[in-house]
Amino acid sequence: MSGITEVKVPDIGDFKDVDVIEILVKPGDTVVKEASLITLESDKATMEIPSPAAGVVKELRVKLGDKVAEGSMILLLEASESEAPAARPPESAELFAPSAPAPKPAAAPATEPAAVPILIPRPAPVPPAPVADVPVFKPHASPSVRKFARELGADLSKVRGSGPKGRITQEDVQAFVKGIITQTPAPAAAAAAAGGVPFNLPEWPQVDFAKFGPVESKPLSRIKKLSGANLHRNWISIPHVTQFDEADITELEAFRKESGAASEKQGFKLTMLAFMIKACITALRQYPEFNASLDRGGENLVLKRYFHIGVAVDTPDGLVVPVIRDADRKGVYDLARELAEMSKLARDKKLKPGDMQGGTFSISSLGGIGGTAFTPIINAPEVAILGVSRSAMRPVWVGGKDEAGQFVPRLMLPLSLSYDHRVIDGAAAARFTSYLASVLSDIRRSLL
Ligand code: CAO
Repeated sequence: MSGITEVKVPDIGDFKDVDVIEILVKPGDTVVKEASLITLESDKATMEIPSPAAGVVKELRVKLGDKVAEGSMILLLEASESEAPAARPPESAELFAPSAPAPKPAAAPATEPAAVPILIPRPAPVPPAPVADVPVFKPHASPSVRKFARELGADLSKVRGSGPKGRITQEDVQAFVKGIITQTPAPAAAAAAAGGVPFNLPEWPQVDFAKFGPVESKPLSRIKKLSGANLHRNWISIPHVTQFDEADITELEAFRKESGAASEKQGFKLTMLAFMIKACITALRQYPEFNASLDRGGENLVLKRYFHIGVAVDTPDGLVVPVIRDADRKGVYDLARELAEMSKLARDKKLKPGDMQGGTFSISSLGGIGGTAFTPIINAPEVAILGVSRSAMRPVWVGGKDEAGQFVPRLMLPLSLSYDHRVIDGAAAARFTSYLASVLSDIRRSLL
């Protein structure tokens, strides 16, 4: 007998407002009994909801991002002739609960249970952990990803998840397997592939913060999630070193102030950053390996004959890095105007993906905010990034090493250059920042 069945979220314990994070079928799809239909995610775990019967999906009643609870409608299913819908909903109470597993036969098979939603990271019924706040970690992956890993023989406990809440995605499994079989790993995976396993780190502490005091959960912005994943990849796969230096910008600041009136009239500020870009290009021409990228095999340096400078912009939703193209062909006023336009576009969320691509070197300036130094993370596939902190008047010894010298007040600008040590040696980095400081001290050098 065939007929339309309303497929609803089964008993998922006390959980309400659980996010729908994946929709695994679409109208017209033929599904077998127990095929996964959607994935739900609470703040503790993910689970897939299986089809109670074989049939054809007629209509979806949920969309990504919906919040559901027990009884919420998922879809309409036209059951196959041969198969009637399951007579009762799956027994799935406490599926999201981190402890107190529902009673199950003692010798449950190791394979995933059929016909019930599957709790992914739930601790197995093992003896109590020695520390109550650190439950046993299980790889956090959907059944389809587990199946994929099984087919490839990948040990999920060694795969690091890049998905929400550390969930392991199919791409993570692929990258893991690729890391093992590739003799010469790509630069981004080089560190991760060392020793054939990405990392041998202790499990991430899973703490129920609410046990210690009131908490509030705030979702990360889309920009934070995207930039966070990239920053993490860059941080773990590039051997960073940061070279600190300072530039005497006393004269440059006086020149900037003198020249600022013209730009103010046109509605933009002539900030120090525009001069920084100009000075960086002079230094990049002198030291071309800073305006370069490693090729995929990590064996050749690709030196770029163009100068597209990325500038980190702080927005309410997170950090973005628009790129000023062909900055070497632009004057300081043009750079200042473009900087102002770019940062406005960034803060108004109007940058296009192309505006953030193709950079050859980046500058991250916290000078307008404060601080004396920081260690910026390289924006891969670039090999260096300059951090700029707040300039300050300092006593500087001028006039030689003997008593003829004296302390004079000078405006000093702190520089923090992070570089990829696979490409750049420490001596080269020290030469780069010294040269950059000399250009900033006497901007006429950028004309030479
Ligand atoms: N030292 C002292 N003062 C500085 C300075 C410095 N190095 N750099 C800028 N300032 C001053 C400016 O002159 C300006 O002063 P007035 O208001 O008196 O004119 C003020 O600080 C604000 O400058 P600004 O931030 O508007 O302009 P900017 O050109 O220096 O920077 C931008 C533009 C978009 C880079 C900046 O606004 C920004 O978003 N910075 C944050 C970047 C960031 O988050 N980086 C961290 C990334 S982690 O790697």
